[in-house]
Amino acid sequence: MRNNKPIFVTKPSLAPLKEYTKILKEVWRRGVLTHNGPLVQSLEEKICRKFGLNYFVAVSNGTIALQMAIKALKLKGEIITTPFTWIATISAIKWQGCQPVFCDIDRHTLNIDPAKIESLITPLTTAILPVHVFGNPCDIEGVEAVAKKHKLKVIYDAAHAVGSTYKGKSILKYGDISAISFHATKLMNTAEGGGCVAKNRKLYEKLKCIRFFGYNDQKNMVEEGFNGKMTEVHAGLGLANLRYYNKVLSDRKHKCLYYRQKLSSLKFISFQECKTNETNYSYFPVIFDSEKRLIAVKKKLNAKRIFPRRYFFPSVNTYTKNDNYRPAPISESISKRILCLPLYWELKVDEMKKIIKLISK
Ligand code: T4K
Repeated sequence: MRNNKPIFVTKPSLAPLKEYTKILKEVWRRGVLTHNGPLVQSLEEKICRKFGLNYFVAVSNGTIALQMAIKALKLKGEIITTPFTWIATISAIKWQGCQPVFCDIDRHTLNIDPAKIESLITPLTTAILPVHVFGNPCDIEGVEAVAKKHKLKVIYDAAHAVGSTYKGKSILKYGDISAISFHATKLMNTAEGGGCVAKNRKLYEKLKCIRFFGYNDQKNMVEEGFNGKMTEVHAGLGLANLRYYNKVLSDRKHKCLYYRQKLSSLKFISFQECKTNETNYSYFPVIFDSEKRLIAVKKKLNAKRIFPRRYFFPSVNTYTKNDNYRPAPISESISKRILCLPLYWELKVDEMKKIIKLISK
């Protein structure tokens, strides 16, 4: 019997529909759909409790979370960031009227290389915006030492990193603000959604106002805001999914370790260097020795209806629309050779075996 079901790079992890519809019934009964409703507040509380946070504001998506972070910190001028990321990191910087300055990555961790930041600092630099790529914590100590020395703000793009830790605590506790994504493809999802974790109450209050057109709880206009609100329908899905978070995380870990064990003997493949107790295993990237080999493997997998993804390709510093092109040789080289393999709750061991076999041949 031929199984023709396509295998995509990921599939959302979803709580049983019954549990979600139960929550939706409450929404219908109340008639409150948005504007900081009870489910949004409950999701914020539960996220804080789960990850040991104090100041979390849920918003409509991860891109808005990044823009709100830049706005709340009143950043202007140049922001030093990584070229090995999703375009949203860069578009958020540009939409807030700032200029991204690309700092190359470490070839092992795939995160921004703190040793290369200092030479990029100019009188216009106001912040550093690293990404915890694929949930792998970046060198926070290194980044923060440079930031402290030059009095720069730090925003972490933690879109992939809900559940990752650094030195024993949630990764979201570092920096001035961490911006997270709850997109459908993320470990913890609300379909679309995200949030900002602030380091103090003042920033938290400011972010809440920015999310709601600039109004505070007394309906006084106190900030230049916009609409970053999360709806009750999305928060409800988040509450249902959050109950399964630990199960999803341990399943991912198990699958990543399995892939790694089975693929590690292949001479033409290497892996992102991660600390197993700190990453959240949200993606499984493999790095090939050449782009030619990556293309050949991808073609072979696609022919069997298996669709891994080239996250992140191309390196965003090479996009022609980004003015002031600055080379980032490591990011440009890795981008051409990296492929994220299918990884999600419903992925079966037999399907993984098939993927491993096709790559290994
Ligand atoms: N910073 C970083 C570092 C990011 O990676 C991202 C987003 C952001 C910031 C911004 O966060 P958000 O504003 O998005 O919250 C995805 C996501 O749209 C995006 O959230 C994510 N990063 C980026 C890395 O990937 P695509 O282009 O992969 O989506 P798509 O539609 O091709 O989906 C991939 C696979 O997932 C499909 O083949 C099938 C499956 N899928 C997808 C969706 C949306 C489903 O089964 N169901 C679904 O509903 O972008």
